Amino acid sequence: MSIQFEHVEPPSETTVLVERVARLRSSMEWASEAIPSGVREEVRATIERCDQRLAMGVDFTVVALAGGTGSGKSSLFNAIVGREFAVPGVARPTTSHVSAAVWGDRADALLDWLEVSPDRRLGREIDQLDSDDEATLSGMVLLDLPDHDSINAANREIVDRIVPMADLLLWVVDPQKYADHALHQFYLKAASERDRPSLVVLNHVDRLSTEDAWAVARDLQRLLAVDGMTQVPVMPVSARTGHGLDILRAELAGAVSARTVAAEAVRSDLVSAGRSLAGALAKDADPQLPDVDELVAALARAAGVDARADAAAARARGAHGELSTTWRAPVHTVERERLDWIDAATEGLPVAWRRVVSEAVEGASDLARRIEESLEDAHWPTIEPVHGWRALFGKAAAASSARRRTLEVGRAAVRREVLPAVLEPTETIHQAYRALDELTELDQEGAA
Ligand SMILES: Nc1nc2c(ncn2[C@@H]2O[C@H](COP(=O)(O)OP(=O)(O)OP(=O)(O)O)[C@@H](O)[C@H]2O)c(=O)[nH]1
Ligand SMILES: [Mg+2]
Repeated sequence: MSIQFEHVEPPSETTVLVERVARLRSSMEWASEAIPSGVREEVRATIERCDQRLAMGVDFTVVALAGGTGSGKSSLFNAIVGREFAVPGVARPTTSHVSAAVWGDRADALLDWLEVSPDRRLGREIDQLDSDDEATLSGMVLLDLPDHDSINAANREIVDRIVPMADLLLWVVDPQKYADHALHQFYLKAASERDRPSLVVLNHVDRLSTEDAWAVARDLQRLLAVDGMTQVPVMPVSARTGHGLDILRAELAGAVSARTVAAEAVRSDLVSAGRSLAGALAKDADPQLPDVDELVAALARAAGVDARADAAAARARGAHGELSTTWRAPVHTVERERLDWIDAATEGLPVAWRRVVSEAVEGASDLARRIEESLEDAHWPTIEPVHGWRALFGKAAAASSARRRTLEVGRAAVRREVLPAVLEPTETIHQAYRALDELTELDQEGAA
């Protein structure tokens, strides 16, 4: 007989990301109270965006053309597409609606999510991708955005909405405005801090001498380094003459064919959420579950189980009197045990987590009532006094057995309530803590 092993593919990067996002979503449901509200909103928005982006699949790569007014985004869009689709022009109107070109399969769901209106979508279906050059861009969704420095607030809103949704940002810079403060301060710096995959082109180079074009490109490169973008090369291009477009297309083809840009963009989104979260978590804390047996024993004792066990032992020895059948777990004692548990379970965590665990764990009066009811319903062992010759030798053994059996039944009854009311909620919060903590370490994982 031979044993056949089924071949299981290792989980893809996307599967790992999808699972991570799902874990984070439920963690935020449980633990959001422990996260300061500003960070909480940011983390929630990131989780939502990543979840939606992953649901669209990572086979498409969304490339957005971003930059100042007149830098040539629409012209470059047309030059890459090879058709006059986006409307360029110094003469107004400038771009105020997003245009999209899709290479390969239709990407309707993705374009709906990006809110690109149906009449602004240009499909480049595979059989229309005439040249090899075009086919290498299969899977690319190219977006022409309005200008980020628009006097029109609606345009800026569109840019600010789409930029975080794009997988790859293609920054288009104009030689006259390449040092623009807003571009660097609000966009390039942020993109760099968030590790957003980016490319930078210096457009309009046909208007410069080769020498000047290189001088500007070098200076722009220096400014990008100040923004933190040390790995991003500046590509000099001209949307008008087509200069440098072959190199740009090759860069885009490389990014698109790697099929990992979207996953990378999601990952970088999560990393930056992790950085914001770090302050709400304790460095290197590893919350541990306290000993549940100890808690059960203490609560059982508080409710009178040990007293009944002693009475049962006495009865086995021949003492008279009925064993009590009413149970009372004093709320203040239950509360003390409960607080000791919460303290131990949140040792080393920021104080807000203590509150979260405390809210998740059942309150003392409900817990006391549950314990009492469970003890009332328990099947207690029958204890009869030992008589006759056996009494001579067996009293001690019978008493200890009666004691042991009573404790077992009583503690099992208490445990039945403690598991769902105390232990499981604590475990859930610990898991939420760990999933969030994992996010803060995603950064190092990437560097490793
Ligand atoms: N000489 C030259 N002119 C260019 C180049 N690229 C664009 N232009 C011109 O610059 C002007 C603005 O170009 P657009 O493509 O509309 O610029 P845009 O970035 O889309 O502008 P907004 O939509 O307002 O943000 C147009 O007149 C283009 O013809 C280039 O590489 N060289
Ligand atoms: Mg435009």
